[in-house]
Amino acid sequence: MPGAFAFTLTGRDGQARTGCLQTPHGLVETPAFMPVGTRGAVRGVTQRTLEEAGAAIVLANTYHLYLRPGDDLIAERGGLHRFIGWPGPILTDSGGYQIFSLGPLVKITEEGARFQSHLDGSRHALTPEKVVDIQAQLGPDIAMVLDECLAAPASEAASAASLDLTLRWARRARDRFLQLQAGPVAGVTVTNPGQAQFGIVQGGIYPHLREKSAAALREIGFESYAIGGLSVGESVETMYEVVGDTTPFLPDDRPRYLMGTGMPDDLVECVARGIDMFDCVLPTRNARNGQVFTPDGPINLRNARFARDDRPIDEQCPCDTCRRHSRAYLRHLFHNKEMNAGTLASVHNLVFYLDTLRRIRQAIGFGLFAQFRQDFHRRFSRTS
Ligand code: PRF
Ligand code: ZN
Repeated sequence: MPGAFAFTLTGRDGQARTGCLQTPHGLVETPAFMPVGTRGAVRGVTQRTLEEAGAAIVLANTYHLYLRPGDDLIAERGGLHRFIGWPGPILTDSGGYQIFSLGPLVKITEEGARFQSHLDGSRHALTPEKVVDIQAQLGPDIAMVLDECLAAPASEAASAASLDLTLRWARRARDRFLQLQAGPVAGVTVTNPGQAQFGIVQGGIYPHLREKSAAALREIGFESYAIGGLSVGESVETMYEVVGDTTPFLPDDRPRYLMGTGMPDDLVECVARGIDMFDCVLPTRNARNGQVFTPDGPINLRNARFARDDRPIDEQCPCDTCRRHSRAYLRHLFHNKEMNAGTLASVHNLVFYLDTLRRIRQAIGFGLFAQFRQDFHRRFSRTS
């Protein structure tokens, strides 16, 4: 199914852009936010609710699904879309980032990453080629290459060496991807022939390394490109700077994906620097701890001051949680550790993120993004 993947820019406002991403399982309007369903489920939120919340594309993780239930089992069931009951677009991260957070359980070599499972201690090796094979079997619409992501702060020398390894891995991953596209390979079932593969720009906080990374990946030639290695401990200001320094090196006519970021105001700032796709666990992870977002910033529903608060989380919010429930009720659910607490808060936060992106797209469409950006920051404060 070559040609199933395409990106059309539909509008521009400064560096910000709107676009339409075409995948084998449907369209995604950008800038887009992808809810994180690491194991094929967004915690506490059904696929139906995700759909109702307006999610167009979801993210899952290669590493987790490979360990359990296994990519063979998922391929036998027809691939990830059928297995998880999500007919729309899916992106899988490579697992690079997750493996590197295993710390002492992982050893990086030229060949790839050797590690012990966080589940049962069993030993595994993931190479760039193996990750492509696993993703061929899982069948997401977008597959990310295996990369190395260093924590901040990383020295220039360490960042340069890590980047070189990541680029050699990217070359191998692309070769394997093209080999699988060219014809059958024993032992690998391709469940989504229209799959696209994205390269990942690394290089730490060093602009010249980011430039080198982007140029080398473009030379290899991927369907598109992501920015990795950010939101890993550097300051927010540095993160914005690196994003702003990197997007000019990426092709204008392809979607740019910033991996694992961030707070709502980060999304606005990174759209302003030319980013088109985001994912982050923050709206769902924080929701389970009682933190929900409003246009004025986050609040924590466990707080005693909400015990008699009859207002919804946000008067203006169109979500089901805000249409039905008061802060007082939600606080009561959190206090009693009711399962619905995390679910209702997650639904609100996802709608808040997805609606923010929708309003961003609308503002760009009207040429009013600068105004939107200013109004957003005037109200939104990161600290509750
Ligand atoms: N690489 C991959 N996944 C990621 C990251 C990365 O650098 C990040 C960094 N914020 C989040 N998820 N493969
Ligand atoms: Zn709401």
